Amino acid sequence: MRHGRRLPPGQRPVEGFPRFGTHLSRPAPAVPADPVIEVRGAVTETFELPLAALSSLPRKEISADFHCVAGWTATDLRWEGVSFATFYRSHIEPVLTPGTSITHVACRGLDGWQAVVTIDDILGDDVLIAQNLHGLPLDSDHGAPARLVSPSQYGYISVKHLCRVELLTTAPANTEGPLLRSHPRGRVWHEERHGLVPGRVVRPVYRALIRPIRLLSARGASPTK
Ligand SMILES: Nc1nc2c(c(=O)[nH]1)N[C@H]1C(S)=C(S)[C@@H](COP(=O)(O)O)O[C@H]1N2
Ligand SMILES: [Mo]
Repeated sequence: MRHGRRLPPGQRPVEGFPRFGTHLSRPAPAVPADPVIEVRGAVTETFELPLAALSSLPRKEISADFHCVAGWTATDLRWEGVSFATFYRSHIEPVLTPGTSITHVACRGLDGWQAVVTIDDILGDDVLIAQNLHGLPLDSDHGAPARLVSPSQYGYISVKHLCRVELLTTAPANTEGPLLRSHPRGRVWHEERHGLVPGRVVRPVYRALIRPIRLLSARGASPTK
């Protein structure tokens, strides 16, 4: 955090950048030798875009804080990669099924984690397909070989190990139960933590989850660190 800068409501700064996620203590998925992003849904044909193809697109760097919905914030992370909007305009828009209008994008990680993002949110200026963090290739704890990073939204949108992008023309049906239903937008400055309950009400419940999830996630962390 730059000195004096305020954090979004209900967030507290954390030391460093912990590994955190529903993977819990499971180790990160292996990085394929030739990683790809599968593009499917409302496109004329499903295809796999080699990650290497991103290197022909303009690079983008952002510095931002990273906010987990449970309430921790990792400050001043420097990500580098390709703007999601640039990737979308160059590789997806030209192959969309004619006459369709995209409303949401479902992003999936190699571990099965999935986030559904509205098209407006995912085309935001600060959304990246990140390949580097602080000048080094992403490690497996933080989403190798590439991850989505959307710093204006809670961390659950920032899918690690990104391997699939699905173009949707309607909002998908809810698969989460009412208890832990994530907010469909998750904007940090609006404190959109939960789909049904106001953000500040769920704060203490989510906060209680930080310690156990952190401990478990650290157990599955890369042994080289
Ligand atoms: N593939 C994958 N991406 C994921 C998760 C996950 O479990 N698997 N957890 C999400 C959550 S809840 C958070 S807060 C961030 C944590 O990112 P980090 O482990 O790099 O700190 O990743 C998000 N993206
Ligand atoms: Mo999170």
